[in-house]
Amino acid sequence: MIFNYKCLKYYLFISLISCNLNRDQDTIKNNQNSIMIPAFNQDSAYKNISDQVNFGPRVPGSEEHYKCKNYISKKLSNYCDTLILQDFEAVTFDNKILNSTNIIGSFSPNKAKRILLCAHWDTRPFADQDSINKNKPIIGANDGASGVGVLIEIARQFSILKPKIGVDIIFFDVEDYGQPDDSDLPRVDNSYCLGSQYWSNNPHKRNYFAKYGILLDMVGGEKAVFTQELASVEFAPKVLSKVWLTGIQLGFNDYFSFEKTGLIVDDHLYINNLSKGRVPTINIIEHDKKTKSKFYKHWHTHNDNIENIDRQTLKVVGQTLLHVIYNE
Ligand code: AHN
Ligand code: ZN
Repeated sequence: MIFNYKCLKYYLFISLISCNLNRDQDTIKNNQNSIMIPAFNQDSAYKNISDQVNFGPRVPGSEEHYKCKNYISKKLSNYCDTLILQDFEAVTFDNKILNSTNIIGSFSPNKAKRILLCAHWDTRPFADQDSINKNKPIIGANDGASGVGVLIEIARQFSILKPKIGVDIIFFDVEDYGQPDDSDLPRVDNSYCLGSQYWSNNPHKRNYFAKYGILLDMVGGEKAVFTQELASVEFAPKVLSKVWLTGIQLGFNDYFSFEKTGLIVDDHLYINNLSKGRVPTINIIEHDKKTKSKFYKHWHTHNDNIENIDRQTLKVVGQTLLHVIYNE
């Protein structure tokens, strides 16, 4: 690469940091190699979030959901090598049949060594954790748009500087149509995460395999703390350590906590269970010890809006992921 001032502006030259990052992994290689790692742009990620929020709630089956699908597909296709729209019919706990789509962008699709990055793109049709307007859909700035916003910015960085490994970015649909706790209908198991369940049973490529997967869920809250969630610990302990240590090396100690916390039913659980070890996947999800649910304080309420999205949290998650990926 020709090194000019413009390049300097856009990349962090991190030979020093990468030595530190990889000290206990591969000292010799990293003493010789100096790698370029792009600087994650939190303003760009934030804009990706506000664009989604501006469509309104993205409830599966709605016009807003359809428009947002086109928006995300267009953005991702600008950056990736191949885009697959995986359409399927989801049957919800209240017996609706919804036309749904997992959006899949691949970088270097033919490389065998690859990783999976994912988030859900739909938003919840109710605000069952709110005290008012419980039956109205939430705007889902954090719960829905944040993970997508960070990953679209990461995709943009990949289009400028290709990582060595292959990457698949999957935006799962119908994650958040799960049965509310106070629902009068008979209990339905596995009512959340319908898109990731579909994909895990029907991967976009036969015998799909990835070294590991990283799920982002609610990664935009101010001063978010990411703890080590049980399914991530059980299924993908090495991945979890690598990501957390990378975050700490970058100085994000306030965000990455080594505290172990309870199992969360989320897309990573289905990827881990149904892919039978083909894609050991962790979940980066805010844990708030002050709330009853232990989720983000505005979780499934109408306050999950753009005002409560914090650019620094987006930076922490995005920069950590870029460091992990470009070190592969
Ligand atoms: C449940 O509420 C069962 N799991 C959390 C998964 C989730 C919902 N993530 C975002 N919204
Ligand atoms: Zn949710």
